[in-house]
This record gives sequence, structure tokens and C-alpha cells, in this order.
Amino acid sequence: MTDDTATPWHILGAGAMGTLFAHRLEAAGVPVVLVAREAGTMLVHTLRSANGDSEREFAVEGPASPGTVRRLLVTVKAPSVTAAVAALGPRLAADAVVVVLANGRGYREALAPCLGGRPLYRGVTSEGAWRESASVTVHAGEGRTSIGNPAGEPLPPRWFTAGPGRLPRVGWDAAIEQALWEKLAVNCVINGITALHGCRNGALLTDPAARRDCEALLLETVAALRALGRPQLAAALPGTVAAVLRATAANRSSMLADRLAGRETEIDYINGFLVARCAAQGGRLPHHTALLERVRALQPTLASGAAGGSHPA
Ligand code: KPL
Repeated sequence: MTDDTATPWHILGAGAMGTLFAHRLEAAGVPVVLVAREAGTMLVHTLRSANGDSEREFAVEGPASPGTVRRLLVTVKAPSVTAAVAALGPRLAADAVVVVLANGRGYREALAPCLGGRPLYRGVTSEGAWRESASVTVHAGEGRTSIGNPAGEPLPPRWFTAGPGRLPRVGWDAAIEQALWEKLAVNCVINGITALHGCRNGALLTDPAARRDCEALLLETVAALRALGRPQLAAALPGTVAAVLRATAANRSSMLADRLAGRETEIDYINGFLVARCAAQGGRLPHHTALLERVRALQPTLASGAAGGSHPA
């Protein structure tokens, strides 16, 4: 039987979120191995936060390194999730736990063959972190992280309580499907516009042109959520978006950060997912569709492996 406290967590994606969780897990006594595109020996890595710098050394494996993977936290960006997990597929233990912590939705079907019947756990986080360099991550703001099984699992499993559940501000969410929809809706309203206007989140409250675009998208998202049978989320969304914009006013959204770094964005997995869901019911979202096309036109067609969160400064 697996000893849950001694089982290492493999973290796929050594970007901002991956390294943030690597530090936090090890600080809680949970062993961690980073999985990068290429195997290395060790990565000496610094986490910079309001409490100062903390340095740790992590083992780095490549996808094809030897050894079994029993616990996998996937922190690569949405467009890279399926290929990254597929590359690791042969190493996954029969009872492996796979948790995806990435913005956006729409990779479940593509991932299913790689999981071979294992459940897909999902996480949602509001932790703010950005990558200063390959060896430094800045933890810009504390947030909450929820993990759960979208197919339904009311109580936290042992792997959770022995692993991520030991971290502060990380909880099991039996209603993770609701949290995923809420996060998707917030990202639909904020991320694309900030990428397009090249502005920080707070400008969606203060800059007239960005604010107009934001309000149009918000109204359309509220209508979409109602049409998709999520009236409570729809009713709460204006307040939720305003609160997120105030709390992250000085930050760059992850999509703006991707755009500025010349990486592929998550637009197809955020606004694209909502447009496709509504289209399947015969609904149209003209503002989301226009944004989708404009952001797609800005981006190179690159595969991205770097995970990120929200970026200040
Ligand atoms: O999740 C975010 C992101 O940037 O991806 C928000 C909530 C918009 C904060 O920046």
C-alpha cells in the first residue's frame, strides 16, 4: 500500500505556479520532483515573498526519466496540458492521482486517453505568482486553492490530506465544478481584454475604453451562464468580477503576461470554451467571439510550457 506522506508529488511545469507549489509542498514536508522538458540534476530555486526569500533545491526529471509517477500536479498552461501529460503517460502508476491546476477548460476529452480511466482532479487557485527568472519566483499575493473531483467526491481522499491538503489556504471542494465555472467566467471577463488593451487589471475599472469592453463581456457572460443553467453564478458574477478587479488592480493578468512574453495564450480554453458551449445549444456570444478572434490574431502559434499566475508590475 502507498505511504501517502512519503510519496513524492511530481510537478509538471516549472513555471510560477509549479515552483510556488513545489516550495509550499516541501515546506509542509511533502517531497517534490519537478518535471521539465529536459531532465536536469537539481534546481536551486528561490521563492520571494513579503516574508523574504526562501531557497530550496529540487530534483528535476524529464518526461521520459525512469521511475513511476504516483502523484502528479499539472501546472503547465492549458494549451500544453494534454501533450505534457501524454508524454508522461507511460510512467503513471495504475492508481496515479492527476490534479490539473490551470486556467480554462476544454481539455478533458483530449486528456481522457492519457488517463486511461483514472479520475481527473481539478484545482482552482487565486494565488498570485510570477516568474522573475528560471530560478526565482515572486509570490506576489496570497490566495486560496480548491481541489476536487468534477465528477463528484464529497470527502477529501487520503492522498489529499497527506499532500496538498497540508498546505495553508488549500481546501477540498466537493463542488469544484461550480468553482471551475466561476473561475472560467471571471477569466472570460478579465483576461482577454487586458491582453488586448495591454493594461493591468485595475484599468478595467478606470479606463473608459477597457471598461466599456469589460461591461459588454460581463453582460454576455451573465446571459451565457443563465442559458447554461447556472443562474446563481450568473447573479453573483458582477460582484465577483468587481472584487477580483479591486484585489488585483495592480497586477497583469496571466494572459497579458503570456502576450508580452510572446507565448501562446489560453484564450481558446477560456472565451473559446464558453463560445463553444453556448454554440452547442444554438446560442451566440458576439463580444466573446470578437475578442477570441482579436486575441488569436495577436499571438504566435507556439506551444507553451511555462505556468503563470497574475503578475504585478
Ligand atoms: O486569474 C487571473 C489571471 O490573471 O489568470 C485573474 C483573476 C484575472 C487575476 O489576474
